[in-house]
Amino acid sequence: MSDHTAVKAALRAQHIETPSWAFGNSGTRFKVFAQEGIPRDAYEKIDDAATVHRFTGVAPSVAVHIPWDKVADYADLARYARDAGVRIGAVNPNVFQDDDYRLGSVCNPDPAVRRKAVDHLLECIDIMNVTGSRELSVWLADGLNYPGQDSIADRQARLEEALAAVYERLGEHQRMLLEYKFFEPAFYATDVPDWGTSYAHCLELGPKAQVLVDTGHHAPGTNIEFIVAFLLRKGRLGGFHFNSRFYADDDLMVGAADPYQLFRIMVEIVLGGGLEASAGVAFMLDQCHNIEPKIPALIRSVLNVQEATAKALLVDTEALRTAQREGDVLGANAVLVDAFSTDVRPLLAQLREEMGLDPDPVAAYHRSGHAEKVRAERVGGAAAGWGA
Ligand code: PSV
Ligand code: MN
Ligand code: MN
Repeated sequence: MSDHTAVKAALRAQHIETPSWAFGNSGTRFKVFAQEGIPRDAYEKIDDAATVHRFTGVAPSVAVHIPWDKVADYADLARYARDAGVRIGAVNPNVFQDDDYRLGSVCNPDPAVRRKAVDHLLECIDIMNVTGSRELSVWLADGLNYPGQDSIADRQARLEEALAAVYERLGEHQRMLLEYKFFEPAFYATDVPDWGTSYAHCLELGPKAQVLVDTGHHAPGTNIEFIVAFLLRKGRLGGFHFNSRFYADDDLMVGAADPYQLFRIMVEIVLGGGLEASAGVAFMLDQCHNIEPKIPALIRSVLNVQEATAKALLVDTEALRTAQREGDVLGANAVLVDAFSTDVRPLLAQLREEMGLDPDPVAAYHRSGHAEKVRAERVGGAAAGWGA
């Protein structure tokens, strides 16, 4: 086993960002199941994110989605977050829920709609300036349902122009993360369908534009760790939206469907130096908890990322490199499998105790009475915005 002090230091330093929208009611297009004790506004979502951080110790920031988290005073929201023990992380513009966006946002054939979308993206940078957020997390629902509906090439040109206008406004310590998704809501063609398209746009924009990998946004069988290794090597891996998928964009808890895939991704991160602060990889969750209680699900998700990272940190890199050099295919593979098969829960429990936390955050949360308390206090929780 590698040096546990170094492993624990790396685990302490890895921060996992929760998404504000995961605390709200959500569902599918068939049904949103309302739960009790759901936050009624952005402030209460921050309270819930702070609760996840209190029990895990490694989730000190929360991403917001605008206008789902619209407030009158963002400086006040940022102050509130700080007082609660967290900070506001990525700002996610929403250019997909207005009627105007039927044919797309920044790729829309109508210049007025494109202008409106760009204005909203710029407004989100204004919000970042107030909250101190460093990431503008851009996902576009733009695309086509039918062949011939619009010019694919013209839409790329519009996209380029809009992204350039937004990029221009980024401050020195801000960056744009461009998320890709191969389908949905458009079913024939998506304007940023894959990492290659996102990467090409980022290259053209400049160093402050990086690719965001949402683990749920790939076709079945896609080798996500390859994408991660490639982008990291090129300095263009901006971060993750972690979640699990059985089919496509299921937004289930990260590590629930395929913990081995999550491990393989984290191995590439560890080997490629992606845990170093200088790499700037943002580990964010993008999940919806439609039928399960949300705070324990988010705690579980944070722990799942931590477990995968711990296993990746336990990979005997020397043995791996030796086996690779010697062409020892089975030996090299066994090094990875050994690390994956290690039970890291005792190590993580020890780390938590050293951090002054309960070694079992999920059990501690259930014992805390928090769920009962908010159930009594909050009546009429807000929808996440998504699937509502
Ligand atoms: C789109 O499917 C997406 O992954 C984007 O990140 C959105 O911001 C988020 O989901 C909304 O849930
Ligand atoms: Mn996402
Ligand atoms: Mn998604």
